[in-house]
Amino acid sequence: MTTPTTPTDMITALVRLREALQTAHLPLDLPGVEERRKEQREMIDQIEDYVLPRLIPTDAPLLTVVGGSTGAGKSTLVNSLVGTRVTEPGVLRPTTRSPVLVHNPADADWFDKERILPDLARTSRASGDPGALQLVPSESVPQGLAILDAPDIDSVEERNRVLAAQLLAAADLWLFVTSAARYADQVPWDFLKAAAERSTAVAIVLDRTPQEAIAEVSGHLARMLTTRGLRDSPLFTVAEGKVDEDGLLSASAVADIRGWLHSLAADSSARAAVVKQTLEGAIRTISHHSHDVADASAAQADMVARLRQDVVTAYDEALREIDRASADGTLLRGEVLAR
Ligand SMILES: Nc1nc2c(ncn2[C@@H]2O[C@H](COP(=O)(O)OP(=O)(O)OP(=O)(O)O)[C@@H](O)[C@H]2O)c(=O)[nH]1
Ligand SMILES: [Mg+2]
Repeated sequence: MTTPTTPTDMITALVRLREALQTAHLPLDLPGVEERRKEQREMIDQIEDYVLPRLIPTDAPLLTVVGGSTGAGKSTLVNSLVGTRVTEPGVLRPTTRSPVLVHNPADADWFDKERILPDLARTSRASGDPGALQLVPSESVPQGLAILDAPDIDSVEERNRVLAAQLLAAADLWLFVTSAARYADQVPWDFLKAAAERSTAVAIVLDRTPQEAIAEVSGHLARMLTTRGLRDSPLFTVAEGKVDEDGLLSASAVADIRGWLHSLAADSSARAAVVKQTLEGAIRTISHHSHDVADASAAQADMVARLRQDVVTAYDEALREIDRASADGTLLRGEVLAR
């Protein structure tokens, strides 16, 4: 493929890459093929859900996806940022199964099915349907910003995990929520590592941390972020506080995060920089990983040729054996003697 020089060239190249990925079949269970199939599926989704819609030059709102472990407090955080209960928090793990996207009413058109995440049905009501995306217009979210409450990345529910990964791959910005109890878990770090490799824009929220432990835990988490390539990601802390009868934290507990998101929403060049960082990282990663799928596809073709050759060789050998046995009479002699 030649290097695309204009946005139209880039879109054409990516549409062709998507077609090539869709037609690359990996039916044989060769070593490592599961990982390649997963990569292939994720790349097709990300091209359709995010990269192609984002490449059409627009001033679309910044899609911020709130992701992280089950029970980290994602839904509570989204409600507290918006200031009303727009998504259900809960004590059962996992709680959120269907994504909820909160946006300013003026930005409603950006989130119809034709634009992003085309395979999720739009709904205006809460549901537990992982195939539906609930849209909530709210004046509390500034124009230019949308916040999506995603299912968890690590519960026993596989559908949650797959959907959460798909939603994060469609985000301009991750608001990645972890807690004092969970911040060193493996699964979140696998996601953060992937974000660092793709240079996805990420802000981290250390949630549900006892006041007296904030300094120590956030210091440790900051060091972990630095050594894992996320030195530039903003780190916010939210102390474990009381929630009110609607399940909301106090406005002051989330004021820093809210202020930061609102200032991004208000600054179109800062927003464009976030989109550019995430979009370019996604395209770069897709173009690297598509080589893995191409190699896997070539390995499958080689294996098919080898298996076919094995069959031909075995057949030829058997035929030769029959020829030999019938020519010197051994094939029939035993039979005749027996009779
Ligand atoms: N006291 C207190 N409770 C919290 C806080 N954050 C979350 N909770 C409670 O913890 C439970 C889980 O919170 P959720 O917001 O549902 O967590 P989640 O990350 O959305 O969980 P999943 O949807 O399962 O991924 C709920 O009962 C919340 O009320 C907090 O900062 N303080
Ligand atoms: Mg939730």
